[in-house]
Amino acid sequence: MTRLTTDDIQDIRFGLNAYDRYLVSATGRSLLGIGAAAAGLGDVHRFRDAASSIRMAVVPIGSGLGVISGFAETVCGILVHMGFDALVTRYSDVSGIAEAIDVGAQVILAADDDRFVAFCPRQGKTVDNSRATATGFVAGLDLMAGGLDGKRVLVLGCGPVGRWVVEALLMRKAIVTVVDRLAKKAEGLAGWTRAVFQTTIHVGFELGQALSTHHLIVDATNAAGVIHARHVSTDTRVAAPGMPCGITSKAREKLAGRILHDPLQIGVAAMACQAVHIIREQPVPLRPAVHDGKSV
Ligand code: 2YG
Repeated sequence: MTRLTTDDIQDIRFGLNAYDRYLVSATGRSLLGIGAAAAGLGDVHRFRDAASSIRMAVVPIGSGLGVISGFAETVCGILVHMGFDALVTRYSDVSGIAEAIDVGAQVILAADDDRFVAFCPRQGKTVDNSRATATGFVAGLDLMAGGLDGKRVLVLGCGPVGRWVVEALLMRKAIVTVVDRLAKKAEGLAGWTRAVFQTTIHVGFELGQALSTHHLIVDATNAAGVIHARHVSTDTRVAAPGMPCGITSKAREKLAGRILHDPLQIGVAAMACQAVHIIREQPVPLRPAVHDGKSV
């Protein structure tokens, strides 16, 4: 699990409109649209009204290696940009969770060193960032490629995100090949998909050969410099949820407009939309929000 740094995320909040314009040019959809596609939500415009009525709270968590300066604020900025009623709690940790409940948050987002989770306490459900990130980037690749049904897709990296990427691709009837520098992890993932989906995926053992025979690629590794310019053709499209980005700068120049990569945005968008899906599937009467014991 890659731990983000303040440097990775500090400019995100200020670049969201420009990023939306890029996403619309690359996929035809904005961050909200990609998040909604990842959550299987329908028409974004109808959904946008619902978004503003759902209060979300981001709680800084000081456990382990502690708070990442700007992390909670950046997550909140992404949610506000998408039209949600979002805030960062004044307090962190347990006090922050209590504050979130007191202000009537229906979704609470928090991350420690091991997991980043959106909690829907009233529905008793959670949304995990690794799985949401995978569904968000696969939804984006699907939009870039004009559909994935029957198409060959190469997945680099068989960690938590790579596993959920494979699940999302199989649900879109893609033909999947996985490569991992540890062959055992790739074979283990193939065994899992056979057992869980009764579907065979292909295991690639030679990275260069796999890259030169695929135009649709998901980089779910936490390694830099995996995809080089020589691997990129005019048909190549890459979705890269992995951090740091596995695509070299020359390859990114060649891919111009046919690449999705960000440290947090698409994953948070997918988390928020999946939380909305949970709430709309299982609406619970709103109880009056209270704060410091008084109704607000
Ligand atoms: O609340 C805080 O500020 C910290 N406890 C946040 C710690 C987050 C650690 N995890 C990561 O940096 C990433 N796994 C977050 C998700 C990246 C999405 N690709």
